[in-house]
Amino acid sequence: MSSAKPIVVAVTGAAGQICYSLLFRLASGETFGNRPVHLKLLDVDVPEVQRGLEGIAMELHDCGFDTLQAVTCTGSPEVAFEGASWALLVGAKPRGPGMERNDLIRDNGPIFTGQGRALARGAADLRVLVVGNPCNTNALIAASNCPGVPAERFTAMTMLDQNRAVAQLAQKAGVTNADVSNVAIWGNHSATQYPDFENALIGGKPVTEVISDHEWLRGPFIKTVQQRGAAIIAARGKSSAASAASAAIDHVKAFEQATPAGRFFSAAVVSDGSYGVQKGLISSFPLRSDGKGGYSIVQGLPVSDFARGKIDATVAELVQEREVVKDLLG
Ligand code: NAX
Repeated sequence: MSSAKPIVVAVTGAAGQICYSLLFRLASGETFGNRPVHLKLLDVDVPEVQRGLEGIAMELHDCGFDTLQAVTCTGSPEVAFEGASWALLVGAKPRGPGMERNDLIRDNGPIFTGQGRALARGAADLRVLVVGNPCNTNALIAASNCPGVPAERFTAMTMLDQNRAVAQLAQKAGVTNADVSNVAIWGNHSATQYPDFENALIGGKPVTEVISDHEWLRGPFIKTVQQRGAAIIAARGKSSAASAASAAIDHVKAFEQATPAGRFFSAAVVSDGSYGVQKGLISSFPLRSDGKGGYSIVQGLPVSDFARGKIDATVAELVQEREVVKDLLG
C-alpha cells in the first residue's frame, strides 16, 4: 500500500445493482491508477440496506486490491461526502410501472436537494457525477443547492449513450469500437437525446463517408441509441447495470485524464450558451479535459439543419424538466 494521501470517492445507491459492478472497478486501480482509494458507500438509512452495505464492504476487502485503503458505509450524506474528490450520485428511486417521467422527476428531485447541500463538505477539488435519473435535471438540482461548489463541477452521465452509439456504428461498419471516435451526445439522457453521427469518425474518416446507408444513420441508428435502455429492460427484465457502471468508470477517467489531441467525449455539463443551448441547463456536449481538473466544451463543430432540429428538441425537454422542479432549485 502506497503512503500517498487517498482519494476519497463517495458513491450513493451503493447497495443497488449498478454499484455492485461499479465499486470494484473504482477500488481496483483501474480508475485512479496506483493512488490509494477511500470508498464511502451511501445508501438509505434502513437497517437491512446498511447491513447489505457491510456485506459489499467485506467483498471489497476480500478482493485484496492493493489500492483500496478504506471503506466507510453510511446512511448519512454528510458523512459520505466529507472530503470527497469524486461524488458519484447513482442512488435514486426506479421508475415504477405506469409512472410518467414527470412523476419520476418529482419523486427523485428532493433526494438531490439534500445531497446537494451535503456536497458542500466535499474536498476543494470535488467533482460530481450524477447517474440517478433523470440525471441531467437531478444534477441541476444538486448544483443549485450547493452554492459553495462551482456549477461546472456537476456533471451527468451520457457516456453510456456514447458507448452505445459507438458500438452501433462499429457493428454497422464492420470495425471494432476502437476505430470509432468523436461521437457527441447532445442534450438530455433520455429518448430525446441526439447521438451525432455527422461529426463522428471511423478510422479518422467521417462516418457519413464510411457508412453509405444514410437512411440508417438518420433513422434506426438514432432510435436504437435513444431506446437502448428500454430494449435492455424488455430483454433482461432489469435496467442496464454493468454497462452503466462501465460508462461511469469511463466518465471519471475521461475527466481525470487529458483528452488525446483531436478527440472529444460526451457528458452533460452546465451550458455556457454554446451551440445555442440555454445557459444554465445541464446538457450533454462534446468535451475535452485538460487532465488537471479543467474541461471545455468543444467549439466550432458544424451543426446541420437536421442536427439543429434534434438538438433543439432535446434542449426543449430539459427546459420543460427544469420547469417541473423549479421549486427545488436553490
Ligand atoms: P437500484 O434500484 O438497483 O439501486 C438504487 C439504489 O439507490 C438502492 O440501493 C436504493 O436504496 C438507493 N437509494 C434510493 N434513494 C437513495 C438516497 N436518497 N440516498 C442514497 N441511496 C438511495 O438502481 P440501479 O439499477 O443501480 O440504478 C440507479 C440509477 O441509475 C437509477 O436512477 C437509474 O435510472 C439510473 N441509470 C442511469 C443511467 C445513465 O446513463 N445516466 C443508465 C443506467 C440507469 O438506468
